[in-house]
Amino acid sequence: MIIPEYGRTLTSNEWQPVIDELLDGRHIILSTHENSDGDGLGSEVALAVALKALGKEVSIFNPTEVPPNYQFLRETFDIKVFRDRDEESMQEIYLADLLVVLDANLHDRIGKIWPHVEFAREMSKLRIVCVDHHLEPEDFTDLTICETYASSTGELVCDLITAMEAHTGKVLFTADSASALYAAIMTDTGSFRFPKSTPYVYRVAGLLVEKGANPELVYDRIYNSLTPQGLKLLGLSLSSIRIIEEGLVSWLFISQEMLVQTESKLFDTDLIIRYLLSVPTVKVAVLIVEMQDGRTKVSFRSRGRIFVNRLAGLYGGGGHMNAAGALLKMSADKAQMVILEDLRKFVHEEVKE
Ligand SMILES: [Mn+2]
Repeated sequence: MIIPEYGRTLTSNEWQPVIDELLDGRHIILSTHENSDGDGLGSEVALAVALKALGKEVSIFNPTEVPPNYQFLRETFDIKVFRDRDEESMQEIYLADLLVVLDANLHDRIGKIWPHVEFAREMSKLRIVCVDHHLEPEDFTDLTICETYASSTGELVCDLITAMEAHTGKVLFTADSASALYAAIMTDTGSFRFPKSTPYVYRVAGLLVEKGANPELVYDRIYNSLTPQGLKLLGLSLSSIRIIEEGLVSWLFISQEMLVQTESKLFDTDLIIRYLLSVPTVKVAVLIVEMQDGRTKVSFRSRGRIFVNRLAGLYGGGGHMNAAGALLKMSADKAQMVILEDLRKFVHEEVKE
């Protein structure tokens, strides 16, 4: 497992073991975490394009559907959903000799795909490579590159493809794959605003634009994507936000009833969380969503050096310093009580200093 120090990028020498794995692979599957985001999806699509250009058999299989605002990425490379007992899904995974996990560093983040991966590893020695930037990677692969100070997996994949181009002498970017990586970096940096938007990130974005990435189109497709139903949910949500803990915390609970009343989907809630940090005193934002299956989804955002991934970790989740989440196997009522109690302790210990 390679975890570089702060502020440096990987050299082409350090990418070499990954390049070797990719070049050795013949039938390669790419995957990312459940409830995929722009970073995971954009990274997959760009890497798939590069591997295809190298003559590899490549498929992208994810544990969950592509959200509507990222569907445009499928015009560049098809992104399939892995389905249990589906012949194509099964065949692909058992034929593959390499799985590349992007933007996830825990085995259970690839959800229902994992048991099949485990089985395929026993049967056919499927190899696993992981490229990621989340905190606290788990050792479940043959090779993990986890650069926790990178802004995004997209930034790393851009470096990887650039190193592969140098190694193979082939052109491995297209204008569309550059757009996919631009989408990855843009979404994980909150449009180049988050603390990890280093000078290097802007250089990578510049390189991608040089290669034909279209920032205007990418932004429009991803962010101007509220459905009319989502817009109604936003209205209802804005009036339900509570500012608590002396202005330090914003708290929003979205019930099934709110989703049903506005005819909106779980996906629509993702676009709402950013409003929770729009009050300057707020240091921690909490969004709790009651899921249809009885579980409860919680997302945390923070401002400054506040490690909300520690909060998410209490419930078996994880993420980054300023953005993290978890899925709780309990009712929304129970989850709200549990989270509020932990949050008060957290605010007392880690926010008020
Ligand atoms: Mn990411």
